[in-house]
Amino acid sequence: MKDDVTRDERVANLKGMGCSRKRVEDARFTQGKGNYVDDIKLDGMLFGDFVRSPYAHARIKNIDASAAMEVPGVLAVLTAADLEPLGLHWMPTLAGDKQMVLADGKVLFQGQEVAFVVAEDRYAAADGIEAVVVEYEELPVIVDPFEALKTDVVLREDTVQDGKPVDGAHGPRKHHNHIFTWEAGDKDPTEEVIANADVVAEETMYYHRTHPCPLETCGCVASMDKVNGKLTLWGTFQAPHAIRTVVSLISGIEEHNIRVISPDIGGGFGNKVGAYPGYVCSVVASIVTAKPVKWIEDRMDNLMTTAFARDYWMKGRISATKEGKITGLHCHVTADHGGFDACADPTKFPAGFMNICTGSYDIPTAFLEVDGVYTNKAPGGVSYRCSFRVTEAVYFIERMIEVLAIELNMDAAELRRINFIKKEQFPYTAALGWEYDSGDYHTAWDKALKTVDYEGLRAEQARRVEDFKAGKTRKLMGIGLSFFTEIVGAGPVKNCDILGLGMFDSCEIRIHPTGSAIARLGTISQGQGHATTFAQILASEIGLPADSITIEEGDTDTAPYGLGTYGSRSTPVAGAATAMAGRKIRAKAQMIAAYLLEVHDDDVEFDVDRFVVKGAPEKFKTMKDIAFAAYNQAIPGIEPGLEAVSYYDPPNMTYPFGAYVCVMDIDVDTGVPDIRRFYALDDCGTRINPMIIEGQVHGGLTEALAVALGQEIAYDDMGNVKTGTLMDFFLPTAWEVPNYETDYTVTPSPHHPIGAKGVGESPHVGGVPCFSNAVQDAFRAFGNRHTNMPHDHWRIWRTANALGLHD
Ligand code: MCN
Ligand code: CUM
Repeated sequence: MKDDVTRDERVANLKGMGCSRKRVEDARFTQGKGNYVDDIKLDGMLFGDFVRSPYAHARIKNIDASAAMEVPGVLAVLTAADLEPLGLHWMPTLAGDKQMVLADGKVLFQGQEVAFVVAEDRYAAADGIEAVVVEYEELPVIVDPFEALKTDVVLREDTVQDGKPVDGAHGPRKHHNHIFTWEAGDKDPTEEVIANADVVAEETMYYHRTHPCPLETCGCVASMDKVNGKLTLWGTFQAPHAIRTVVSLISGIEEHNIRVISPDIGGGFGNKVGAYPGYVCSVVASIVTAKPVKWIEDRMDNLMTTAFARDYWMKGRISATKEGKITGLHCHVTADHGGFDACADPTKFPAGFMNICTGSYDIPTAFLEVDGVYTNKAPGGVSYRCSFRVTEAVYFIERMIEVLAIELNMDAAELRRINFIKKEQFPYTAALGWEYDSGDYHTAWDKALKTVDYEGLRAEQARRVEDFKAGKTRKLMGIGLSFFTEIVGAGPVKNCDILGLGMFDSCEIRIHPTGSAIARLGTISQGQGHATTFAQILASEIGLPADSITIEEGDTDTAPYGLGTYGSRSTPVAGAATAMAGRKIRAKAQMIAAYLLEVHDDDVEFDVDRFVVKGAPEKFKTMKDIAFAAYNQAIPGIEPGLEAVSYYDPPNMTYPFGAYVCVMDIDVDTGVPDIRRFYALDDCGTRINPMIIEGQVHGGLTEALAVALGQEIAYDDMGNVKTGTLMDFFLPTAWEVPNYETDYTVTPSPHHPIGAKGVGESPHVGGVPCFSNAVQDAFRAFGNRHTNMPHDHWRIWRTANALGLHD
């Protein structure tokens, strides 16, 4: 670089923090150079696929694979009986439960894996599947979690001993189909406050079952090299290191002999955190056949069997003074986990971070109870931009606030404002236990309401109601509000682990002699743009251009151990590790610079891309000079090379927040909502790449629209999945998606080295209640209090009908 460039130009040249640097990965993705699991093709590779149960609950009387073995190209058919001698017919789940790998005596949900057919190609495997004859004996199907807790029907034989329920992973069971009870807060004081309150609002709401439906389904390629004793496993893993440890623990293969690689991933959204039977079967099949084995789900497999989201029945009571000051909150959840408890939560949190359900409000007394229940549905529950159930928690409180506003006959924006935790109260300890690190809710709320001209909108809405009543229009106007507080960045090792693995994260940096670098992290991008943003953090920390820094993730042979990408934890945890490792590099660079400049270490200071002698800015060494010196000078007392590694255990979570407003016009006769405006203000602390943040917000809002307005995994009474294809499962397209207005405030996290908080899940967490509140608000003037999502056209029409608006 020329010396005559200005300081501003030097800053710009780094493309560091705060720069809307274009995504470096997109050159590959947009030109067909992505490398996804299904792109992996190995010599002699076989294909495995599942025989799946058509029944939701049935005993398996017999499996006859003889005809399948006659199908040309079919090499093997694995059943539970084959896996049992290896102890692999069941596998541990991330929630402390266990799950059948292949049906062991019975099936518990439609689509459950019954047998694994291994063939020379995908088509032969499909023919083989058709030829496997399974004899089922149908059993009574339980799809309703409330019924599950009453029935004599035992879904899981392992929950009962001598006719009594045995303890589960999280304590005693109340019933044989009950998984756990989880409580937070103070029961009796909450009851007392509610009993003595001026006003109490009660509501029951169902957050329906849905599915993240990533563009790329789940899959893997397992390759066992028997000569070297090495197993390589490529897969769509959001947590490759954890998968390696789990594979080692359950297979007995030593961990150094297992290499897990997450190549490019076409969207994860939590769908790819857990371990699936397909992984285990592919590994076993590769060991048995001594050939690489690929398994890739089709769309129906993905929608019907892998990690779903929500299915929470939430019953709430919220109390307040006449003036609207909230005094207490009670929440009871009946959580439908399906046939196995396969939630991907930190061990101590069987209902995730549902205990953030006091939201952004200063609620002095609260109590939460969650009952987890088995039913005949697919397992999962923690996915889809959920931040470990913060989506459920925020939906709950943001609906309760609206219902309380109705009860108080008060404006819902004002009700929020008078209950927000105040700026000076941070760090704030909530009644349900969390310590919120920072926030400035009033500033964000005022900015949002002012930008959308909230008062003007309410006046317009009132006129519209009059016009409707006068027969001048058939359209109602809904103003959806939501204010959310997220909790992301799991997390402190002291209270967050998955399968005993503490949830720290890591970064390892190597600076090359010419002043370029590679940094490897324990996380793995699935579309979030880590290769772009983590290089920006480093650029600002170490003064080398982001364009000269390669970011690599997802290969356990090269990356430092980390817990992966979910729960919007990459920036809060691995991003912090990156900054800390960068600072170690800078500390060594300072010593090298001082030596080169022939001054004491304390007499040089860092300035953008160089160390300068204090008071003599013309005397400096650039980071590029220093990198070279690290490899070519013998410096007394300093080792050659310039590398650093950081394993970062965050002291707390980070607490991003946001203020959203949606304006919607609803045609009462067709039930069609037209989104006129959507405004989203996000505060994720220090912003690394504003363009990427905006992209995250657009994506999360679109998924929020999907969930709130139509998407669901619906079952009939027989446990048949009614929405198992994209013909029935709503995926929004450009047609349904409005123009989003994004905005921000910046309240840095006080404990994060660069003040950044996560953002990936925020727009979904805040977006769902905002869309839902808009629909419900449109009908408030006509007596609507609460209706359940998804608000598809038919359900909106029915709401209008029930309120007599078609009369
Ligand atoms: N970022 C930033 N400044 C901040 C915070 C974040 O520039 N203050 C940038 C980050 O550097 C990163 C992106 O925004 O490039 C998201 O960061 P973060 O909030 O830390 O979330 P993660 O990287 O951990 O991603 C996980 C999160 C989750 S849990 C789901 S679910 C989800 C989401 O990301 N899945 C996604 N967004 C997704 N986006 C895509 N394209 N694909 C998915 O599967
Ligand atoms: Cu909850 S979905 Mo994300 O944590 O991968």
